[in-house]
Amino acid sequence: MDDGFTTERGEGDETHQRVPDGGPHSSAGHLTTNQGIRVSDNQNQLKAGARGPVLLEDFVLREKIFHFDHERIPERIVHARGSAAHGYFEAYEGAAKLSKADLFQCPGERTPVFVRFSTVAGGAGSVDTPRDVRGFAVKFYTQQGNWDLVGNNIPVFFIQDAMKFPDLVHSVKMEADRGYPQAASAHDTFWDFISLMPEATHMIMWAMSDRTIPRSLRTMQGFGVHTFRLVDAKDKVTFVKFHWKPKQGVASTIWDEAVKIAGADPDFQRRDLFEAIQRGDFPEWELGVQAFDQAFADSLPFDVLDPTKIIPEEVLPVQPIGRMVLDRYPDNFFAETEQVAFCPGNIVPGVDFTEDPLLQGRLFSYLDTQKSRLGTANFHQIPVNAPKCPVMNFQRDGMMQMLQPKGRANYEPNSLAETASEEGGPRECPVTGFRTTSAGGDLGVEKLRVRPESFADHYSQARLFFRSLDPAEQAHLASALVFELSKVGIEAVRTRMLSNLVNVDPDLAKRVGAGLNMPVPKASKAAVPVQDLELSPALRIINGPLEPTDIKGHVIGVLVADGSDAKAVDKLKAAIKKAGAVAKVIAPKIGGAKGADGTLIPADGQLAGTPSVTVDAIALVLSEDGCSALLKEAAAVQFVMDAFGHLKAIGATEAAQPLLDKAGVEPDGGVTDLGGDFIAAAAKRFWDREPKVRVLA
Ligand code: HDE
Repeated sequence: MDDGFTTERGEGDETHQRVPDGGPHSSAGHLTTNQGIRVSDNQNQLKAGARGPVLLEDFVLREKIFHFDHERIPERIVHARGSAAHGYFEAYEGAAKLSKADLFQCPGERTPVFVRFSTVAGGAGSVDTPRDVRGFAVKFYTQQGNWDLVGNNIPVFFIQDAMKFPDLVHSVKMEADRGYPQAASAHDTFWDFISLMPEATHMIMWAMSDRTIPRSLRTMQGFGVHTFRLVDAKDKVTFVKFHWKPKQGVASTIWDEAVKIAGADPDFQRRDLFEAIQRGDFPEWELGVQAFDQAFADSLPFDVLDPTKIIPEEVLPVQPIGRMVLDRYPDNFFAETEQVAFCPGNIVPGVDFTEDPLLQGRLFSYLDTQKSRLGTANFHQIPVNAPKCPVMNFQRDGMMQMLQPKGRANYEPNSLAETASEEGGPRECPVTGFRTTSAGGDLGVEKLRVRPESFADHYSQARLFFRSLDPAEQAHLASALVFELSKVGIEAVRTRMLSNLVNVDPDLAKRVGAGLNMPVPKASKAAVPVQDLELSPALRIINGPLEPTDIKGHVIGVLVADGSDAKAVDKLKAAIKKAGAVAKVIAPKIGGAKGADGTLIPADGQLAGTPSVTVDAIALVLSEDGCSALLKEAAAVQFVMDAFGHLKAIGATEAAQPLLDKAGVEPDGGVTDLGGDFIAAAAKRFWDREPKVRVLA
């Protein structure tokens, strides 16, 4: 039926939506706000009349300008100016001999890559051709997760230790006071720093060579710089230095040319990369390694962990292990080139770090950078950063979370999969999971993920704690376990806890088991035998060395009503104050009570709003009339009942006895008249009363 409406159906959407036909432009789709509301006019703000003021309700304008205002993210502190491309990597025969990494296993199989080339010193809008080191960062989206080989076009670096990196970068960036020069090392602070850093001398040779004025991004060599480890299927370790050799050859400009290009076409190299890919002239590099062992390393006159050194190819040839082709320019510069987050810490099984102190510092640094640039710990979910293999873990939430995991299992270990209706989530795998190797080197110690044997006793001190407690505290602890485990719907969890408790104290397990009405299972397997350690009374609260012994600092609730003896109230308040405690007069009405002699007894709290749980002990200063009035007041009965149930001291006038009776107060050492005994009693709780008022486990 042609009624001027089209019918659209969204994916998985069972309802038909009838929407007005978009007319001549409908093939391009409708312009909408970010909330999906179609926009009727993208040219004019909403105004009160044709020449009137703009209206606040113009949500279309507000959203559009708001979003625009926030389009920029912090640029990279180094390597801000960059150009990137997608492509693929193919391993050669033989690569698998060196590394078990999945991407090296099947020669010819393509692993997607994203490569970003960059200058170091200049800002994001600086020119392409300054004299500068170039970044050469490759992200391999392998079946085993992302591997980032974040290198440069020069095989050495300025400094030997990450500690000096901020100083190096500060010195080369535009000078702090004057804000220039942009993208140039030819200035005081850089050369001042360098002149004080002899370790930078080798790199300076490279930096002043034609290497730092490459003709094109396509004609640059790339280097991993640090020594890395490769690990084969039998966990044999080989040290390697990575090399990218351009099939296009290595070519540079001459300085005068570079300077002129900067003026003529500031985007010369970005354009060159774009145009080459657009015309199908896909740039290609061969990945090679210089592979060696510790014995070879020991034979060199320098340390292979020192990133200011190369191993000349003449000494150790580069062995090709694969090739990389860049065949697709990003669709969107910001989404991909700007948001790509490289991290040298991203490695896969089959590749590992060395102890190069510069590399180790980098492993720490890049995550911080990504969080501050991309604003959220979920930056890995941005498409250009997301691995192309499954990602499963218990990391959750955070700003801009795009995933909606189902179920309760957001922690591990869990046994939820053992229940019929739940999923337990992913699990670690000691066989296929990434394992750090320190083999092949001379570190002298192993890098391990282990818990030492000396940490294996999990029960002896739990037993010590439980057994050191006062019996009242033990009962509380057992009852707390009964309460908590009674809320646990999964029976297997209750049983497992009981079997753990047997290791702590079989009697405790029995008491908790009785409280749950469940049989006590056998003790769970303890890693080492549980020991009976000497008890420590210092661990007690009740009857322990730190239990308060006087009334100081306590708040005493003094309950009054019409007819109370105002003088008796004053006397009690004075005694409480003298003892160092605080008296809080509580009356049925906040305006106070009328004393027997007609004077007003001012109140600090109203009865219903000041229950006895808010004070440490209570005193009932009541007349017969006042008491009988309160007998009809649930808040008053509860006031007394709770104080008794919470094992607090209760001082009372004789006339208050009916209220004590109604609240079920039984005589004990904590129930006194209002004399000196009360002040002494108000210092503590009466634990021996507890069995009278509640059943504990
Ligand atoms: Fe980097 N480096 N770097 N770097 N680096 C960054 O991370 C850092 C170093 C390299 O195209 C930052 O995401 C420290 C050596 C490249 O996005 C930051 C140290 C090498 C790129 C960072 C080094 C590199 C970066 C800034 C000394 C060659 C651009 C933005 C311990 C092997 C990646 C970012 C891209 C980027 C820190 C030294 C290469 C700040 C602390 C050596 C190619 O995290």
